Order: sequence, then structure tokens, then C-alpha cells
Amino acid sequence: AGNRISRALISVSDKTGLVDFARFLVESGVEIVSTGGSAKLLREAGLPVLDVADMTGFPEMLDGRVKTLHPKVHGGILGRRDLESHREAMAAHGIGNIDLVVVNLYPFEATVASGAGWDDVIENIDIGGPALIRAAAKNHDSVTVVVDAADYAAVTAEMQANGGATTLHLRRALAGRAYRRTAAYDTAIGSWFAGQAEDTLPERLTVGGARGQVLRYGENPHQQAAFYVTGEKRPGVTSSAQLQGKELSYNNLNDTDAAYELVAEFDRPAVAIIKHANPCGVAEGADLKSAYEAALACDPVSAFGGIVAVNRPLDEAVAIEIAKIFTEVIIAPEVTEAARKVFAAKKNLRVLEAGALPDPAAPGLAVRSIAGGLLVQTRDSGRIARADLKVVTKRAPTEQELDDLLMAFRVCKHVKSNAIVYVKNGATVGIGAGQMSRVDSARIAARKSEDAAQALGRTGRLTEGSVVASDAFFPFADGLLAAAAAGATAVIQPGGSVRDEEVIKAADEHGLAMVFTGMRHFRH
Ligand code: 93A
Repeated sequence: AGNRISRALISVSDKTGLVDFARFLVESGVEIVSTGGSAKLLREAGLPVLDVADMTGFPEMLDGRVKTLHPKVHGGILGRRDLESHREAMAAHGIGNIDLVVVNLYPFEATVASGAGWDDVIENIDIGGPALIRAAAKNHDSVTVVVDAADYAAVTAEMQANGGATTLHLRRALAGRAYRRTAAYDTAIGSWFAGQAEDTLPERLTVGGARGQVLRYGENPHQQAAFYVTGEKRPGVTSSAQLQGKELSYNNLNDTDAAYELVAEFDRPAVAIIKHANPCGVAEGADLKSAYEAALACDPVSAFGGIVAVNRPLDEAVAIEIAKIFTEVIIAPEVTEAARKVFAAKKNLRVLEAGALPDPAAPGLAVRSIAGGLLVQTRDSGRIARADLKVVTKRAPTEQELDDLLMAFRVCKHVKSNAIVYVKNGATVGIGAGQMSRVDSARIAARKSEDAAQALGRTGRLTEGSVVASDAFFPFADGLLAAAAAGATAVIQPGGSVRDEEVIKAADEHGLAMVFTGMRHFRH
């Protein structure tokens, strides 16, 4: 038969049943090529085996990390038997067909389960094995792949029944199994890494190795303060070059940090205006100028004396806009020469060039003090993407609503709880922060947006036709109803309240689209 198996590559960690299967292969006239430990076992059982190293002319090296990663191996598996060009290329390079690949992987899962240490676990990540399996499964038209000793019997039976060949039917079934195995294997590795990230909390915490800048005073003039250096290499206010302006105060440092972290969340040009560590306007736009104008419109009264952060090189056009009102601090990854000239006239304005943006997904620690010690947690690096959203209402959000919902939830993460954020067309139009009840945050944001509309010479509220994000679930329908009354058409929230059903029902009754994120962003 066309698919008679002539050469097999055997490389297994779990050697169960291997000798019997290999003996059957040898008796069926199959040549066996194998890696170190597998070859040794087969030889000890008296079976003829060719070492992979002898086939490739290249030794197993780097403590076994490179055993089978060679074109003579992968070419032999992947070459198409039905293509003249492939056959010629293989012949030209002395590559022979490999028709059967028997591989089971380094026991990653078992190593983790045994409680082994980091290095041991890492060494048990199989690289060459999955490559062999995936190559063989891809070329299942000609190649049989076996990833589990339990399948030796099926292959044996088919070879016996078909003169040493397998059927396409079996090869396809085994190919599917092979990919499910490598997928599960990589999932196990990914999960293990995710679990380790939690482990970044150190046994002993040295907070601030050295006292850095001594500040004029703390949050209030009767408090002393200084910045202590932790050595964290995160771009931000303390790694910035100050281009002009007075010395930064304790509150400036805290607020500017919050502003820069927020604006780093966005991919498009974005501007955040911050007061007392809470945003009073955030917007994305085609450029910084339009984003600034939209951010300012959210709450122009509060923006007075605020801190402005941008996520693109700060240019002249946006500098002119920012310079129109009193601003305490400006932070940008870069500040162009022309923009510097615009600011130069404002001697007190602090302008910071950070060089780079912080990575919102990067791990790190957040520390605060309470009586008796420090509360330490990993940074809130959670980021919700479209694929994470679960639509729970009869109506699904529109594309524009979806974009705005994701933006609103991203802003929420940087607003003190209870946080309610209304967004319309890529800009916040109402922010409710720091209230002890969620419904108050929803109402306050809507109320303030009346003032903002008035400042723009409009009637009604800016929240009309917006979407709304809540940093944690609505415990009752009242918060959602307040948002609906403010004119919101779609809602994003974590979900998970015992009254979710009630809240979903209220959303449906008001024609709202609602998505659950499954993740909350408390910030106390
Ligand atoms: O270290 S690897 O990632 N590099 C390779 O090139 C390679 N080739 C096969 N692991 C590799 N393997 C794995 O070795 C197989 O998946 C199998 O689990 C194991 C078999 O090694 P031995 O035959 O020496 O026991």
C-alpha cells in the first residue's frame, strides 16, 4: 500500500508499552530512529535502532534541549509525498521519509504536580516534542502520529490489517488528538506561569531602599514627606525629566502618577485630566488636540488647576489648547520643541518628559500603609478585551457602544470606588467617583454633566446617548436605573451580584444593552 510505514521516529518520555510496540514495528520491517533514552531502552531490549544524531549528523546537545530540531527530521516528516518538487528537494538534501512519529512529551503536568521547583518545571517544557507532533499531524495525509501509548494497539491493528499501512481515517483521528494534546500541554504551561505571577510578593519587603527627593511637605503643610526610591524601572513621573516649572509637591507626584498610568491604557492618542488622583476628563481622538478638547468638555470647571497626561509626543497644537487654562502639571512621553516654546511663557507650569509610557500589563506591586504594617498587592494589571465580554441582555451593544464600553471600563479602573463612568464617542461625559453608594456616583456624574452641557451652551446632559461603566457589580437595579435616566444606552459591569437577574431585567425593560466583564476594578 502507498502508506506502508517504513521508518518511524520514536521519542517518548512515558515508555509504557514501548518495547512491545517497537518490536512489532521491527518485525513489520520498519526502521526505527530514536532519541537518547528511548533508543537506549529499545537497544537493551535487543531491537535495532538508529540514533537521531547518526541520521542528522548532528549531536543531541545543550543537555538535550536540542535533539530532534533538525531539517533532516522535520523535512522527513513534513515533505509531501505527492509533490515532485518536495521529493526532489528531499533527495537533494539527503532527507528520507519518516512515516510514523511516536512522541509523548516531557511530563510537564506531572512535574508541576510533584511540587518541583522553578528550574525543574522549566526544564520539563518540551519544545522539540510538540514540534514533531504538530509536524506529523499536519502531514497526516502520509504520516501517522501517536502521542499516547493507549493508541499503540490501534496502529498495530491497522498495520496488521493493511499490510503495514494505516488508513487515512485513523491518521486523521490521531492528528486531531495530537493537536488537542499540544494545545492542552501549552495551556498547562500558560496556567502554571499565570499562577507563578501571583508569587511576586516577596518574603521580606524592603520599601524604598533610599530616601530620594525630600519634599517641601506632605499631603498637607504640617506633614513632612519624601520620595523613597524602590528601584522599580517603571516609566513615570519620578523617572521624568522636568523641563520647566516649580518643584513637584507630594500631591503633584501622586496625581501625576495617576494621570500617566491612566493615559498609558490607550492605544489611540489620548488625554487624561486629573484632579486629586481622579480623572475629570479622559478622551481618545485622532490627535491630541481633539482628544484634549473632548476631555476638557467633560468637566471644564474641575479641570482648572488639574494635571494633564498625554500618550503621544506633545505637539504645539495641543500645547496651545492646554495653555489656555491654569494647569498644574503636564506629563508626556515627549514634548516637541514648538510645544516647549508655548509653555515657556508660563514659568510656574511644571512640564515633564517621561521618555516612555508605563506598560499597563507589566507586573508590579502596590503598597500602602495601615496601622502595624504595609498592605501589599500586585498591581491591577487586569485588562478587559472584547472577547472577555458576555452579553446578558436581549439587545447586544452596537460596534460604537462596544468601543465606548471598553473605554469606559478602562477609565473606571483609575477612578476611586464607587466608580461610574459615562463615555460617548471615545470621551468621558460624566465621572462619578469616590461615593459610598453606587447609585450616588451614577447620579452625581449625570448631574455634573448638566453643568458641562451648559458650559458648552447646550441644554440637557452630555450623558444623553452615552454608555456607562461600573467598577463593580450593581448590587440593586437602582444604580442602573439612575444611569438609564441619565440617558445611557449600554452598560458594562463585572456582574456577579445575587440580584443580577433583577438588574438584567431592569436593563431589558429599558432597552439597554449590557455586558458582563467577570472582573472588577475596585480602587479604594
Ligand atoms: O528538549 S526538547 O524540547 N528538544 C528536542 O529537540 C526534543 N526532541 C524530542 N525535547 C525533545 N524531545 C522530547 O524528548 C520528546 O518529546 C520526548 O518526551 C523526550 C524523549 O527523550 P529520550 O528519548 O531521550 O527519553
